[in-house]
Amino acid sequence: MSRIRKALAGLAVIIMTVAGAAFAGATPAQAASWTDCPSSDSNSSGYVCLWENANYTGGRWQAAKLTLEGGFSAGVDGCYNLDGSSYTNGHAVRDTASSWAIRNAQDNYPGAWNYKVYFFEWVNCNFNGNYRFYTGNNNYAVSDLSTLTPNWDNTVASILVTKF
Ligand SMILES: [Ca+2]
Repeated sequence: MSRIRKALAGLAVIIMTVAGAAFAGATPAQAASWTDCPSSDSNSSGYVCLWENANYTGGRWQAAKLTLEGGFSAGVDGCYNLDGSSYTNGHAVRDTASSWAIRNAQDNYPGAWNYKVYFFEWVNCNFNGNYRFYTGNNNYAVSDLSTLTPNWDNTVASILVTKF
């Protein structure tokens, strides 16, 4: 991350901490879960989801793996830049995600086991920055991206979905 981005990330943590303290006594009507990311319809490829806050809270962004795989951004097949993407609450997705999930496909979905999902620190699916990937037709979920090494909180800028 650039120095400015690091500074902004630190500020976001402080703001979230204050907000968390203010609402610590509130009880959510329904506990948030990674399973809020949609499971597949019949013959669906499964989904990739990002949440604005840790523990699958705040706004959610979601896209089918098939849709992402068919995308084309920055000259890269299957690359999806998060510039201009919004969560369900309208907030910007780029550099703000604090939890993520990948939902598996239906057993009968062709090629489901061959999916590879990459998350990138930089836009344009640029492998020169940090990236992290998940392979195969499984469920993956991280409730707090700050627990990863390196810290992935408020970092995801692009996503690449390929088959191998
Ligand atoms: Ca966040």
